[in-house]
Amino acid sequence: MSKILITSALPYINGVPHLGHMVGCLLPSDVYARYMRMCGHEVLYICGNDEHGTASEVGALKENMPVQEYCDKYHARHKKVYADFNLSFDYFGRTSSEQNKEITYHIFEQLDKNGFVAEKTMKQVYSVDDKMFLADRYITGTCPHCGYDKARGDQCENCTKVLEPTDLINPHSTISGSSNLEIRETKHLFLNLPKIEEKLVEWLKTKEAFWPDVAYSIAKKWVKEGLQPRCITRDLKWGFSVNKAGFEDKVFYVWFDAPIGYIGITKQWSDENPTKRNWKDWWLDAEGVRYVEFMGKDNVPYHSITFPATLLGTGENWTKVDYLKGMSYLTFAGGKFSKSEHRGVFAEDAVKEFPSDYWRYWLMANAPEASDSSFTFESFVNTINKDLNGVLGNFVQRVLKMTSSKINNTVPQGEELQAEDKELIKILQNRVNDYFKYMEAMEFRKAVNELRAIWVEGNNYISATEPWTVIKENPKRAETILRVCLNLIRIYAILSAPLIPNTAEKMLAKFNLTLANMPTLREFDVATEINALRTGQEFTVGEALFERITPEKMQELQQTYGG
Ligand code: B3M
Ligand code: ZN
Repeated sequence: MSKILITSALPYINGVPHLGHMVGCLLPSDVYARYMRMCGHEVLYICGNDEHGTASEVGALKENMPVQEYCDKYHARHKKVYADFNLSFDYFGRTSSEQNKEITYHIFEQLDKNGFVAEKTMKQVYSVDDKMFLADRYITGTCPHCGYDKARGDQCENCTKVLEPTDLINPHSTISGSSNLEIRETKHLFLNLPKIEEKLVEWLKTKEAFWPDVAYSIAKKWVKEGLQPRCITRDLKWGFSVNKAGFEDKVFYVWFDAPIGYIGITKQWSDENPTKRNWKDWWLDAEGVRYVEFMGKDNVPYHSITFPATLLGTGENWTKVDYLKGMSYLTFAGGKFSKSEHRGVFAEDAVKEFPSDYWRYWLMANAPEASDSSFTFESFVNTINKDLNGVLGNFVQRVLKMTSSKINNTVPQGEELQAEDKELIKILQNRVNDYFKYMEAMEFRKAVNELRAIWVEGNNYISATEPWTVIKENPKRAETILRVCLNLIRIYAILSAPLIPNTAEKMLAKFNLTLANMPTLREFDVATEINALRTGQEFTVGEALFERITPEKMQELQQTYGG
């Protein structure tokens, strides 16, 4: 057994998550955490809201409320919808917590003490009417290259050219629309990455064999292009005020304290039960911890370069990432999700329409791994009807009903397994091994494919063995077949649990069992598990696991959400 620390990138507090956010790191990390727990490992799974920065200030301004209140409101919404999606965080915290402040201050002091913090005066755009310095992306104007009139201060969306805010023609504040802008001098603190480079490169080399190619090549590219000092402070109010003389009126940049938030949130978790939990066992001089991070691919540079460099610069022994899973993007019918344009399914609505397992299953079966993927209702309805309802749901209901009507509501005794049963065991064991292999490797689409194939084997088996015919001539043989099938239901519940946990519990509940007392997946032996249910064990037929989605419902969904 090992200790596995799992983090999912911390969702920005402003706005509400849509399906793209769900599958962009939250859901895959949950499936992985559930799987690793079921393998018997000691897992700590951490997430929380990323709260600081201009985006929250602007969001609060729009809703006309104090930033703190705004963040409290959205934090509660995030927390609720992740619970509805059954995300099994050990703790869902906040980067604004006292604990995170304490650790951020400590890390900053160490960096400063070790000479990795530099000061620099720079020129920045100040909005007189907004009474604040504007982040580049909050300045809008006309692109000098293509004439697009909604270009942002950091980049023109139309011609993709990277810009400086001073390049814009007719610049104005995106927040208030005011064009009363001035260039003012302001002094900031920088993380001196070039000075940490040697340590960083040495550390990176130890990861080459273990990181996925994509993540490693992004990190290498950054180093190759030359590391620049990174500004870690901002002229804002909403954030941790900088703990250094002369900088008290500034706050740390959101990307400085956000990844430290993984540690701060772990301390929130630990402070809730300090006799049983110690955040340092996972983060500082921690032994035997394997740390796996999930994130969108655009977050990879922060997690492979700046965050590790920050930790290395302290000279202390912080846990650093062992494996990065960078996800691509999910589009909505090929386009963008947009709350204001009513395009796309947002997580809060999703769970009102269908049970979370429907979404979990489709999203993981179509996870944007090697490339982007696209959500359409057609694909969703098809998958739910075919895989969940048609394959898994149908098998379970058919077996329970048949046993109940032809024999009774208990697991029959039957007799010895025959060649075709043994063949099934062999096929399943191979598939199960592959399924585990893909889960370990975090190749989720392949894992779901394999799981589906495992379900299909059940249908194939019952079609080939025809217990409903056999029972007339050889009732003992039919009992054996149905006993095998009933055991398959239990096996399917266990194997499916990381993906569709509610359904797994429902399946086990038919036998009055729960996931809590199931064997670990580590030594999962199909030949043993196929005999796990005791003869005479009662079951209930109950409701079907899934409901078919009708064409009318699909049309209604398309009308409501677009796509
Ligand atoms: N909030 C960006 C994002 O959600 C950012 C991640 C922080 S992880 C420390 O894409
Ligand atoms: Zn342009």
